[in-house]
Amino acid sequence: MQKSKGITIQRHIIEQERLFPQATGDFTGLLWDLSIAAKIISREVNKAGLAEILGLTGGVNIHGEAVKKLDVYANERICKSMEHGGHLCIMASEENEDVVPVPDEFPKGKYVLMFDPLDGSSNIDANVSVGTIFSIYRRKTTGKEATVDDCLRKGTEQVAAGYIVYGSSTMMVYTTGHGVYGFTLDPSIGEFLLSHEKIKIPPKGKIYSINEGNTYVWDEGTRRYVSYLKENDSLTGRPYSLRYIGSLVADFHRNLLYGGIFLYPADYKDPGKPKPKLRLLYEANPLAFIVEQAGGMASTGRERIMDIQATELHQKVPLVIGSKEDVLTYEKFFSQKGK
Ligand code: P6P
Repeated sequence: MQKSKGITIQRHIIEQERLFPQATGDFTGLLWDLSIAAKIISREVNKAGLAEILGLTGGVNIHGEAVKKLDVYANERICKSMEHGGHLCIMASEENEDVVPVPDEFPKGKYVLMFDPLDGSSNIDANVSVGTIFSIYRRKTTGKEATVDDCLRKGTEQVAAGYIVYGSSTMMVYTTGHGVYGFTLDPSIGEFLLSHEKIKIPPKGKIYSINEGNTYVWDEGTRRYVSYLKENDSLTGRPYSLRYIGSLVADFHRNLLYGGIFLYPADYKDPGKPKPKLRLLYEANPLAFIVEQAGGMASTGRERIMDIQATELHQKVPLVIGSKEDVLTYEKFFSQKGK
């Protein structure tokens, strides 16, 4: 990790804004509001064990308020932090069935925010790292009100994407299409400070991340690929190491920095009806934008994640993401299936 030069995320966002001569500051304000929501969620995540806002408590806190599950809290926090700034015309959350409109009393902006407020939250009771994932698009409809059509997009239309990982430290990683930057929260001053400049994922890794408990429902290509990773290689000797936390943001973040491949293939229990798990709009697209900006790749096994035209808000896709050479090798195995 590079030594922080004391550059705050606010200063970095403003410097990034200078790359867009036509920038109006709207986008800067949006990213800034998001970083504030991240600090608030980080505070709650880090005291969850003490404040009894873990998992399914369903109890009441000392103020007699209904205790919310942490992911419900994070969802409401982001909506409340983002709706009044005047930067957004609509939002969509992995936690909400339908789109989240900006309330009438607030000004509307030209951006669309889509997010997974707290991915991996089922792990939080065990103090496992969790994360918030976000994507930002420009509005495309021209009517009076933004609609769901502003959310059903291709990943290539993203203007920014990022995640916050609440782990041993809280980090915010984002891209606006000009490289990937990481900021580490310094709780003593409440600022995100630049700690990782122009992150690049190694072209080939030695880590694979997959839930091997699902081996029995994988397609033949995935099964053969994972076996290949475990064979002893006469040249390189040690096979790949399996690292799987079961929290997408944490697994992705480690592989982004160290190199490696994360796979969540579809469930082929019913070969005629493959069932993917991860969501295109809230998980796959934002991480795909980041990994491509870092020199990596994100695929379903047969097509680029960011080329997929979303047709439903909660559409799911198989996700294979990480070091370019590893994803390309997987695609070869996946295409050969039963051969
Ligand atoms: P499994 C968490 O529930 C999540 O959505 C991702 O964060 C994680 O990568 C995946 O599901 C884990 O799924 O089936 O291996 O428990």
